[in-house]
Amino acid sequence: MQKLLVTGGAGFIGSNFVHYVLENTDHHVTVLDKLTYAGNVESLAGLPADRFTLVQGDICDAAVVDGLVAGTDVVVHYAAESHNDNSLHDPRPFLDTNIIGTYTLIEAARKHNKRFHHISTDEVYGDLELDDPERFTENTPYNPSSPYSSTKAGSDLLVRAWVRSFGLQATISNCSNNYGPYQHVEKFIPRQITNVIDGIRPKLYGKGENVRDWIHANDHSSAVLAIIAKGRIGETYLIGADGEKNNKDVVELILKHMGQAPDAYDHVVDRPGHDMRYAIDSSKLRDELGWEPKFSNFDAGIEDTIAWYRNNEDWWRPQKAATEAKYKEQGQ
Ligand code: NAD
Ligand code: TDX
Repeated sequence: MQKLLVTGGAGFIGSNFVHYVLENTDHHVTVLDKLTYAGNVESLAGLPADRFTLVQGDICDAAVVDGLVAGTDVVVHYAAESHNDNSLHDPRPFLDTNIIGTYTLIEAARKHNKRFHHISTDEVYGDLELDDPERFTENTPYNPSSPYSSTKAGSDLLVRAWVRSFGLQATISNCSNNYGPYQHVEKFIPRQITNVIDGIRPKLYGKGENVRDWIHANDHSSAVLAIIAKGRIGETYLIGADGEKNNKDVVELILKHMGQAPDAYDHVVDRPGHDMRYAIDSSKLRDELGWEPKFSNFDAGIEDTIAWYRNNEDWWRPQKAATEAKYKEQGQ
């Protein structure tokens, strides 16, 4: 049994990880989460009280962080401002949480000599052309496009520097786009599913040709557990499940499974600086750690995700109107 401190555990991927850990290991989990607009205690409802603790707090608060890091075996760092569109309108919280928050955590992990795993994104590598035969690898140069991805890139580089300069016992993973339950309705897939439920036509940025490399959140969780257990200190592992799809195809799939016409969507104003394509080569993770994704059927995964949003309206309904009002102001 290990004690895990999971930052951002009330968010989308963090909460899926907490459920996954409690179901598949005997670890104890403490979540540190500020409960911003993106955090939801309901995503952690019903977890076993003897194996799970929730602390509301800010990863930039050194006093709170120090005490929690001192009492854990492993820090798994998910907390972030995570939405590209928000970063284009108000970048400041991204600098605070993604840069200063990560700095605060690695200083505490260094002081108490704790194992640290940093969760990051493929967006740090910038984007690929649609016809580029190459995919991102651990050796691809950093080239982030947005305020969000540049702050994630900055946080990755801090972790790398703390490994080299101070011997921090850290690993990093950069994962592609996740889908599954508990994802905020501001994000692409839940936004379109809940739009259709509400009788609103899905909104596709620009032509919809942009490609994302989709992975189920549970596959991300199993990869992170494998890296914590067997990953080599100081290494970066890319996590992906060969799930490349363009946005238009994803919207059409959602419409099909929700009984709508394939063209029942609108094109809206494009995202400034919109990355064209992400694609992950996860050979290192598969060859070194023997990891394999289990959710290889995207069609079935989308059907399950639609069913989850249909069955859990109480979870997402409180966020929906304000999210759509914000998009409307931006013409999206
Ligand atoms: P999310 O926005 O759903 O959740 C973020 C969580 O962090 C929320 O619970 C929020 O309350 C918490 N948080 C924010 N600021 C905080 C602070 N200062 N102190 C403590 N808690 C704070 O994000 P997500 O989509 O679950 O992403 C989680 C992590 O995974 C992020 O680091 C993100 O960069 C990374 N990631 C996401 C994806 C994706 O597809 N969503 C893909 C690859 C990597
Ligand atoms: O309404 C929409 N219409 C649309 O066409 C929205 C919200 C998005 N899009 C497009 C933009 C992207 O090409 O869909 C794609 C996915 O958009 P997001 O869900 O905003 O994700 P993305 O910007 O790709 O970033 C996500 O994956 C990488 C996460 O939000 C990041 O945290 C993660 O690092």
